[in-house]
Amino acid sequence: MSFKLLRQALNGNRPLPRMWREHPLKDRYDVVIIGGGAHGLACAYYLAQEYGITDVAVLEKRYIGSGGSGRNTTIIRSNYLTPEGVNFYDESVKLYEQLSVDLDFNVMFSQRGHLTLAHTDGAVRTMRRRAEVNQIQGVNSRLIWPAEIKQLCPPIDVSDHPRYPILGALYHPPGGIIRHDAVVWGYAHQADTRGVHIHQLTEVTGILVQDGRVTGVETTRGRIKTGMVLNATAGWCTTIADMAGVRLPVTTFPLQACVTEPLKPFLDVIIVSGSLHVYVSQSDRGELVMGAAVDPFASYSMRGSLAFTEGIAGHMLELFPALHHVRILRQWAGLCDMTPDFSPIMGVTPVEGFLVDVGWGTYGFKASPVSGKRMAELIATGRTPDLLHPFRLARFAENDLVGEKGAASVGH
Ligand code: PYC
Repeated sequence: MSFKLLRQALNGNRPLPRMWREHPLKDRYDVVIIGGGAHGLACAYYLAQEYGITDVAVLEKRYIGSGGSGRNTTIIRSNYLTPEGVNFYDESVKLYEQLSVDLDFNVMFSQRGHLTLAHTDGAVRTMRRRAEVNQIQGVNSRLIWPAEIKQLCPPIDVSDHPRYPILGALYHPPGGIIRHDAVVWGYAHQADTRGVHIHQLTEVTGILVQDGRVTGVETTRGRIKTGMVLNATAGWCTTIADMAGVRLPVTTFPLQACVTEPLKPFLDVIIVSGSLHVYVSQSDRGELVMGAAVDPFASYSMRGSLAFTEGIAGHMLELFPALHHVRILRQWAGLCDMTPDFSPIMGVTPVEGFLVDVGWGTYGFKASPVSGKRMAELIATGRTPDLLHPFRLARFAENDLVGEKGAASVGH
């Protein structure tokens, strides 16, 4: 990487080559991936890299990374509640650990430790259970008490002054933050290099199904014939699935986030409080990146609200009273496709050739590498990988849910 930088410096002001190219839209592809976020692009990359499948189109209605991939608060972790969830997200953390090398692009993964605070006896019990499930699956998490929390995070208030004093925390050392745009760009670049076509400003308007199997998609730029379509959208996963006649048990809610003005480095762990509805980390630029609960109504709105900023400011000050002078710089929202058990839906559907990688709720970005890799395996081999089996669409009809609400950082 440093050699590349040196070469660029010696090259003077000549522009860097483009990270991905534009191509004419072909009228046929082996695989069409709907959604140019980290999930869709990762799947395209692994299809090409691991299986040599390169006749792939990624269709994005706006620009790549403009949905959830560019709107999340970049937290990566695997401290979930169910063995299925822990194993799945653990593979994602491991893939993230080697992603800068795999993509030859610095994604700035900073494994600084993740603390989920408990403010009630019930929450302490849940953290204990998560710690034990994590440890049994080989994931590094443990329950810690206020003195150690203070050691790990000196500015936090562990006194009994707040309305909800801190009683303990689930400490997950491998948890970290990452440069989310870099993940999107890195996957896009490497997929493009291997021959994948990335089509931005290309919206899917219909899915063609004949005799129970997919035959193509209609887009704002014309029709594409294909026998394999992956719905890797967030926010619009139900509207896309409806086009194929597949109903998903998903409701979409906005989730807001914001950043403060930059501060000198003072917070080098990630702090989450599900009870106070706040999670916060400090970015490399010094900004505090913060989020709260999903908005209390289903909607496709991506606007910020004053109620959110007021709420998050109050909750942050309970944890970090010294921040009372800090100003919020900007706020935004993304869309979360919530399922009944707070786990995603991945795999086949009743329509042959129409696959889904959807229903990510508030967990999507952290799963991008593993879902991309395992969905690519399913597309290439026709077999559902063991890791994906628990998350199949059929689990709702079979009453075999994977309840992950207790692992949410975000209030609901
Ligand atoms: O699950 O860690 C999480 C998370 C943080 C923000 C949204 N989801």
